[in-house]
Amino acid sequence: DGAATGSSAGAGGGNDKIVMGFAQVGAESGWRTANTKSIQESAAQAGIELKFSDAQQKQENQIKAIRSYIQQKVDIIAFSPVVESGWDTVLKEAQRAKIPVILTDRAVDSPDKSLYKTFLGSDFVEEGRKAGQWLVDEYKDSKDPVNIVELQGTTGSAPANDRKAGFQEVIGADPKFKIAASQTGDFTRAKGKEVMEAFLKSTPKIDVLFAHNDDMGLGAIEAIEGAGKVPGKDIKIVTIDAVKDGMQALADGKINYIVECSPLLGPQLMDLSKKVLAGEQVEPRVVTEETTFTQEQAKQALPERKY
Ligand code: GZL
Repeated sequence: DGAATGSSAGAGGGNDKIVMGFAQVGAESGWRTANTKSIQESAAQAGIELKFSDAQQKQENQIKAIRSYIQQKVDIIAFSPVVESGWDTVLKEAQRAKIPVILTDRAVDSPDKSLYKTFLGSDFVEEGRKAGQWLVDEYKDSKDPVNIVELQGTTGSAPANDRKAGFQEVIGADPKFKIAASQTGDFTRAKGKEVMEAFLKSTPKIDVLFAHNDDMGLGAIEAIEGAGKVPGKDIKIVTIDAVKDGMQALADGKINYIVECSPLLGPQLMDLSKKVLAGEQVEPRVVTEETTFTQEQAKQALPERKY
């Protein structure tokens, strides 16, 4: 009946086992490590053969990986675009090869929505809004200016663009909130520490750090302590992810609030892939469930935290 697409023509060959090509961003953060683990474990559990590549956060490496999956005639391609732009050409190549594509974690800015079957991942604007709302609540009784420094994620990435926008949307309503400095820390601990050291030298009074992920926040904590200040007290810190190391710092009082961004996308990705290859319709956008954590909630959640 021609309903099934991909798997019969794919690299699965005679044993009709689905073959997935996954082009991962890199291994830049605790979140990414947990995300990779979720994808690898879920593929094994779903009986899907996984071809996996790590692009070391370089777009050209992800594009190379996608092209190699097309050459290998995999049944389906999934990836987390390191940046939002520059994907149309390679996605059109996949489309011409009749290999369906699923976006996970991060989005692309291609206007042509036919280039991928669905986008499974968090609402990063909402994550930024939640971080901003915590700040508004934390300083609701204060009239004095609140000086904020911001460690942005990878330049050009959907999480960096959207978290910044959501945060600004909420704090922008009150002129007492001032972003005194804002720079990318590339989602890594090392860069987060380096940029925070520069902020501490260049910005006379820092009340709050907003870091787009826990890892940059953890690097900043090292810089703050190195400058003889107390993280979580002298400088309040709000981050996004809620990976184990971030939750531990939250429980220890070095971070004040964390907005969760779940990396556990593997099970849904495998489920969506099977539906796509069976010719079923899937939702064009699947938003992941996630919450927020205070210091008290982190202490409760830590023992059974999976990542
Ligand atoms: C968000 C993901 C981001 C994490 C970072 O879904 O793309 O990339 O917030 C990771 O920790 O490096």
